[in-house]
Amino acid sequence: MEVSKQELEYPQKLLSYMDGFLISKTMFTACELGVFDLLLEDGGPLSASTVAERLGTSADGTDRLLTACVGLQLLEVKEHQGEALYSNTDLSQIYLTKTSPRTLYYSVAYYSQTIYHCFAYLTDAIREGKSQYEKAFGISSQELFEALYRSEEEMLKFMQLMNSIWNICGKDVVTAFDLSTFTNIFDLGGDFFKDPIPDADLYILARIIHDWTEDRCLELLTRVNKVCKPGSGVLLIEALLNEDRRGPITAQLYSLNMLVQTEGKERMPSEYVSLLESAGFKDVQVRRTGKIYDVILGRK
Ligand code: ASE
Repeated sequence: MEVSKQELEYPQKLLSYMDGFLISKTMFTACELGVFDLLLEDGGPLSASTVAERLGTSADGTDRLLTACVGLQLLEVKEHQGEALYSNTDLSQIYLTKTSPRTLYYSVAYYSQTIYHCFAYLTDAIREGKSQYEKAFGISSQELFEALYRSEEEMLKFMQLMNSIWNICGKDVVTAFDLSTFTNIFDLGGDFFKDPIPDADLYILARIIHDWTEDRCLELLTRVNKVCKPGSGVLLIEALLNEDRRGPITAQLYSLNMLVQTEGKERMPSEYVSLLESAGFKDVQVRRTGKIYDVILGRK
């Protein structure tokens, strides 16, 4: 792809990529400090000094944070008798307040408190080709999820992250296939390599397969296949790479996240088809939703 002469003179795109994490962290901070929650609860627009007082933060820091949020279109400002008053935009009110039914607050919190720290070691992850979770958090463990679930609090944070994305992508994912023939559906969680798997017509594995190596994926899918009756199915929900792995960029970036945090990766449709077929499933179908998460259905 040719880069325009203008871009070579002044590399806008590179500059915006450099600033990318400044933007992320500014949004994370406003969320975590409760700026959007305060503006929702209070109802009326508030001055920076009132926000600072209510949050117990510095006047100057708060003023700069709110100003930057206006620049990011996460807040609106209007002048009232010479004072700047801030309120939520529709977008931040719907997605960044804790109590909203469509909230992404818990995704933001996990990005800020976990993924951000793991990505500090992305260079090492690429050099070594393995997870940096231990380096980032000082937690050594044989099993990945022993670390991710190291306390009740950490487990809850992870679960809230895993849940919150369905506020956005859930509907497309569950309607990608006609699942009306499956009456008894089981969403696989817990210690699924060890625990007995209950009887069901359809097993959902949402963002499970991407955490594991081929061997472990096959082990798990074979375990599921064993308890399936003929006609029963398995539904994988994952961020699919294109078949040439040249996109989508979200799946490519998530695959880097799987490298820094887990022993897995994001895969192409053909890789999921082949895993499912090797585990004994057939009639495997793939549906893209156009959003982050796509769907793969296999039957016994
Ligand atoms: C996992 C999913 C996630 C394990 C660790 C994880 C996510 C973040 N960390 O199964 C959610 C997906 N988001 C990204 C950025 O990969």
